[in-house]
Amino acid sequence: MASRTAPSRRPTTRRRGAESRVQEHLSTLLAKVEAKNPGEPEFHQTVREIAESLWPVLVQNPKYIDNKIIERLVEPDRVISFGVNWVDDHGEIHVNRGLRVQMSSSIGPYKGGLRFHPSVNPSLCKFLALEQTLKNSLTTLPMRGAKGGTDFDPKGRSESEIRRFCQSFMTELFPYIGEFTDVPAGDIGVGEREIGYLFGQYKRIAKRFAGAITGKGINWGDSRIRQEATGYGAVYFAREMLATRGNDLVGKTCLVSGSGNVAQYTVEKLLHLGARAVTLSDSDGFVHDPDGIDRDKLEWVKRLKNDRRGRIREYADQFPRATYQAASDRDENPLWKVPADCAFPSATQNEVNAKDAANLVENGVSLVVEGANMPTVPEGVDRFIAAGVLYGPSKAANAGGVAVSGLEMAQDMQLSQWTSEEVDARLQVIMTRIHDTARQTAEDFGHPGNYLVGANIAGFVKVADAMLDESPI
Ligand code: NDP
Ligand code: 2IT
Repeated sequence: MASRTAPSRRPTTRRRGAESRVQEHLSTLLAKVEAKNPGEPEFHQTVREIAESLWPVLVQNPKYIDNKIIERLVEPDRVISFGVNWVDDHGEIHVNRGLRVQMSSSIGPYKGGLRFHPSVNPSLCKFLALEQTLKNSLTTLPMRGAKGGTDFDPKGRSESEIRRFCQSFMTELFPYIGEFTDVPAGDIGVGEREIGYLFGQYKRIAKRFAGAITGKGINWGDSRIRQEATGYGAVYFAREMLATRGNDLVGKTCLVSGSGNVAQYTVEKLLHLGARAVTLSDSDGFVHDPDGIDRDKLEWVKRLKNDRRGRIREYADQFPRATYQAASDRDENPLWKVPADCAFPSATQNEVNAKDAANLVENGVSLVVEGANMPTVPEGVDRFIAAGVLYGPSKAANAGGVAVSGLEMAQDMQLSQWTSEEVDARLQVIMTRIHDTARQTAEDFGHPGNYLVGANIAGFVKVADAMLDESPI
């Protein structure tokens, strides 16, 4: 198995023995995962990425191999699949599939978002749940990893169809969640509106208030700053990375993809910190605004996307200096060729392919921070790291969302609501700590500047040690 963290220096005999054991262990593990989870490319991709990063920690700590910790980690505790039947506005019955993957590991209740998108399948949910496990570990808050969703497509559905779907979805999911068992939240296609319908149905069945979902409305149990947290957190992470090179965000031109929750609040925090975003996208195409997306334009985008549920192409009609380019089947996304200093992929997985990554490097982009989960293909990540680009991997850089979800759970338990200033201050502390931990861990294990290796090792070690403490077998 070729590894991004396999050592290059000449090893001693004893070390050579340890290394060949790691090599064999990881090769066997990956073969097993692929055989046991056929046709699940995203899940294979994330297992491979994590396993390859863990090489140095496994060489030093054979206990993780002896106790088959990685194998236990990548086998979900539970994969719950359920039918969701609902009736559209014309009386037609529809059948969708709901999924919830509760991943293995210890530390607190399961925690992770729900995605409503036609592409949702076991591979996506397992990849996201595994990523979530290490991400939650990095926050240092007591949360295990989970992810779920459905292949229901909310696009073009009426309010009442969305409501009926959410109610039916929750009726089926209800037995498996709760404030001490599993606490869902939003993700693609699930924002405050959907969380409202899901939580309303949860309470209708439970006959009690419990913080069994996060991302709730501000008047009915939300933590302040939860809606903002993922985007704000990603920008705080970028600020910390730039500071290691004596640099900051002031005056930087930034590429942002997506135009949903994460993208919107990434653009907002970039503005607060003196940078300017010049792009936004959706699955139809992207807009480029050379003047930058200022506060007024951003408010317009929020209304377009969150209230009117419109398409990003309308931006170019509203602001004529902006241009719109429709998505095509080309082997590169022209969004990543727009001249800029920094890039924040904030739409979906594998949206930056190897060619896009090469274009970004050629373009002179010096920082890539991932708001979306696993938006860059592995060859792209390797290219960033080889080129010395500051690369902030998703499980570290976008952890602000789930971190503030954790703070929402704490507030729900206390039946209290902290101020925006307090939550934002805590978010900044958490993002700085994640940054420092990932950076220091990478350095400690011989890969200075490689935040992917640092985040994977730091996230893994905490979960692995908890697994060993709770039960070696
Ligand atoms: P939203 O549903 O609010 O927005 C998603 C955006 O991405 C939309 O603009 C959507 O466009 C676009 N998009 C989705 N799928 C595709 C695709 N296949 N190709 C191109 N564009 C696409 O979701 P979020 O902003 O919440 O999530 C964005 C990313 O951030 C996801 O990877 C999610 O897992 C991750 N994330 C979210 C967190 C949160 O707190 N919400 C926390 C951490 C990570 P369209 O309308 O055309 O579908
Ligand atoms: O990917 C993610 O971290 C999320 N969608 C947020 C999860 C959460 O529970 O807040």
